[in-house]
Amino acid sequence: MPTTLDRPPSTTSEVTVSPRARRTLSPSESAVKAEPAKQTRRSFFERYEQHLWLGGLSVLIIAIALSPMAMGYLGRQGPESKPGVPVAATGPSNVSTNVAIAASEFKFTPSTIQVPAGQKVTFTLDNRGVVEHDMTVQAVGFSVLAKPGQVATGEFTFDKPGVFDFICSIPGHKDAGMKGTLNVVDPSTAASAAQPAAHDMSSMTTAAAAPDVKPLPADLKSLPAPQVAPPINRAEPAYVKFDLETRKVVARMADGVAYEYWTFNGTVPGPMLRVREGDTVEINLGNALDSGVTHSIDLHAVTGPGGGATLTQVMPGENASFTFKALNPGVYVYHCATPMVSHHIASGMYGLIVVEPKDGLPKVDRELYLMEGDFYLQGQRGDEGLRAFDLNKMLDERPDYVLFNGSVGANAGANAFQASVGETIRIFFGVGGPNLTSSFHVIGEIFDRVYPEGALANPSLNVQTTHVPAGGATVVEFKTEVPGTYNIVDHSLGRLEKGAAAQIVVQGESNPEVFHPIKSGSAGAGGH
Ligand SMILES: [Cu+2]
Repeated sequence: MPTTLDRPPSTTSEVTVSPRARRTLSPSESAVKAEPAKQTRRSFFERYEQHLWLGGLSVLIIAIALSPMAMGYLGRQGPESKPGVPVAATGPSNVSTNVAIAASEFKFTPSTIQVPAGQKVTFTLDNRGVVEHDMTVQAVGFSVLAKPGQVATGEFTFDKPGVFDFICSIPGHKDAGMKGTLNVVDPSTAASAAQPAAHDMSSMTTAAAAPDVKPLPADLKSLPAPQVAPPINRAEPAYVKFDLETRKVVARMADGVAYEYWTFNGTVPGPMLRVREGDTVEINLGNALDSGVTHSIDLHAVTGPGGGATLTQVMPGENASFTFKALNPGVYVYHCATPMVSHHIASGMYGLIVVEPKDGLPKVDRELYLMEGDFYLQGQRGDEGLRAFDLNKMLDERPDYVLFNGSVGANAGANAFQASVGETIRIFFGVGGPNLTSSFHVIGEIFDRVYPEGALANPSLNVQTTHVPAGGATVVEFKTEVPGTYNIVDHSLGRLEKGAAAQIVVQGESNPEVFHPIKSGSAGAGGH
């Protein structure tokens, strides 16, 4: 059975998993169970869009506690969508030793359960979602996990009455709305024990209040720098294979701040992939056993369903592969596309794939690889520690950090890019997002050529700042004429204070014909 991290070991429970019965229904049977069968036939993205909306909605409900707008929406969704609203709205379920719970992105139905103390209870978890979910009662160490489309069962005996929270322990899922209340009641007084509404509301309030900030781990390092891939020197198409592994890495994001990144191959961005137009490309995606989460890959260079994401949803320890033909030259973003996609991207799961035109790219002296991403952390600006992902900030598009290559100073100061006067530099620049677009600019340079939106044809000449959408890329080229330190920024300059800066140190002879100091100001170096 697949396992996830962060779950207490379960010693007093039994868990079994079986394929979902409705997958093998005959036509006549499925006519009887038309509703769920129809649900399984919807496309990944139809389901994902609805789930994202519902997931976001759960948070909204918790945050604004039953505003008229939320009530209006729920009213249209029928009784199934009411969990997450106080117990009084759903009514307590009967005390039962057989409890059926449906899980989806991102909710449990029902979210309030009553079971008797002192009797063996069988929990049946029906995963109707597109990624794995579990039902975990952390206080007693009980958990049952179901893959998408599967039904899993687990048994547990609660010694005495009590009120417990149950959650999905897969990272991010609880915050997205997958939580509920389990009332263990004395069977002899079950009828009178069914009013847990007050507890339900108070536990929600408490959960939202305390930011998830842990002490800084010892020996904290920044992630290793992602390397630019070398140019293609082939006149013929080839079969090119890439092995990618999704793994989590706790690393330094800023001085005093650590974050659990989710990565492709341990870097942010993931490795730059580079092929030639007409190549057949094999992508083999493995998900590390201890990643704790399902991952996938959608490459914008792919012509095919989900850019590969529909068939690469891999559980921890699993792998999947496919081939695609690189039909269109260009610079493309790839990213994880597992719900909640924005959470995975905000954890660092993106990179660039370059499809060179058949005739290749013009030769330059130096190529750089840079990607911008926005990061959302629990706690306040300046708080030190290992800070968890903050869903509400992400939904509000209020990043704590906007970063080039995944951390503050990844390519600045001692880590700055190096170049020499007279070199032509090419920057492959992409924006992972999940939310922000970039106003890409190099202070003190003019881009001689920009390939807008990464389309490798007809470059624009002599550009100051180029706009790069989330999930988009560009290529800029310029010749260095004057020595000095050149700052690479997102010219939405508030983001400079959130970390969005890299540097190129250009060394060589001064060039007074192009730039000649006459008298300096006394206040020192400014940039802009
Ligand atoms: Cu992912």
